[in-house]
Amino acid sequence: MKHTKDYIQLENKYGANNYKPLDVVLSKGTGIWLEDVEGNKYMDFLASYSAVNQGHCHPRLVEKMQEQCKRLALTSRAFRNDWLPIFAQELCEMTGYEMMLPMNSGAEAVETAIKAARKWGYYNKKVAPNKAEIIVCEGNFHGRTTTIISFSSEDQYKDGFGPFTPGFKIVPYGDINALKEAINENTVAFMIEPIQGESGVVVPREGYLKEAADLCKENKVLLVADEIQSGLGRTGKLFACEHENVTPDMIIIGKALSGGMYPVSAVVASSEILGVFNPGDHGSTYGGNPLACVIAIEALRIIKDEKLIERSAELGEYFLTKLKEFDSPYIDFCRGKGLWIGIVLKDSAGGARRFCEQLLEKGILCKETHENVIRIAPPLIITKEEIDQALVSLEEVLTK
Ligand code: IF1
Repeated sequence: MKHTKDYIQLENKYGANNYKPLDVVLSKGTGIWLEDVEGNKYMDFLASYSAVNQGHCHPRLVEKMQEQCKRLALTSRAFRNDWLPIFAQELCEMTGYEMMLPMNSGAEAVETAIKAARKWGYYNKKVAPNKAEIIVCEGNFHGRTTTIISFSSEDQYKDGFGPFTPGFKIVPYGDINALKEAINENTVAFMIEPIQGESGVVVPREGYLKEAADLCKENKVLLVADEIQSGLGRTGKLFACEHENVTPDMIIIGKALSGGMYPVSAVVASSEILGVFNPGDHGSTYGGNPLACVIAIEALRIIKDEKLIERSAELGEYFLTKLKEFDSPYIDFCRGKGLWIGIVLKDSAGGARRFCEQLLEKGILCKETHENVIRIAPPLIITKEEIDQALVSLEEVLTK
């Protein structure tokens, strides 16, 4: 039987070195619980970056997936299948949009939104050929493709990967005047994470999103919300934009759209916007396949049936309140919405990684982001008792 160190050695030898994971080799999961190859159990406080909002290996998802993969898994879009129409209808009805376009990874859906916004700009806003501009925010994370990293403000994500795609402008996150100044006749879209994930669960000041939405409307600029991580209940609303009663022109969805079972992403928008695509303009071999659709339909139904949005709102508030009561020499402050919390450490704390390593020893899996933020994002099915249990370990590690 192989042990943790054997798996690590093998992966280090044959796998590209583009990650620095914590040294735990996971092999089983149910709900919020994970088990490693040594039989140790852990509470998952990352939820695979919010892809497993429904919990690991949700029995309803497992059952639907097993049933469907015996029947039909992939047709390609050369032919129709009997599940894409149902998925399209349920996603549109749940989100309140007219149309959807299915893809697989988050980055592909972001690329889809960029292409839709540009084409919309040329055909509807009459932007001069090849002049379309999209405004994005400093500290953004929208994925890893060459176009998406072209507008990253993080040097490491770009270093060595140029030349880059032109047509993007970066403005400081939360700065409405900078946005106003950046908009011109060629601006087709403003793309934003309503709460920045990778940047450390950064919540913009109240009112910013609404002001940005109004500014976009006045200037015929599409507001594109990347809710890949913030959406589907994570922040205590279906979409984080709802906290400010903002309805974006386009929403990008991924991660929890499949409850972690399979890569499923989508863009939802009006028919004016997604209607710009003609046959042959865009697509993907796996996008909209029947297996993905069956899984996504069930993942969405679980969010409704198990009231995961409400749970996230209630338990998140409880969790954040408790964290704020910690008398810790290391914590600068805590922020977040719903079950999505960033514990921001003081510079003197010596970085978030060592706390994540200590938490791992205590059976809690979480991941630092940007050196000094511990990010907390458990599956939304977590119970109050489990949160209380985790708070004991968190307090031990953060106050001693
Ligand atoms: C990795 C971060 C989280 C995303 C938003 C698009 C995508 C993501 C808002 C792309 C992906 C991931 C990717 C993952 C780590 C992770 C992450 F720290 F890097 F930023 F979650 F916080 N928009 N986020 O958060 O979606 O193509 O990956 O499906 O290892 O790169 P994808």
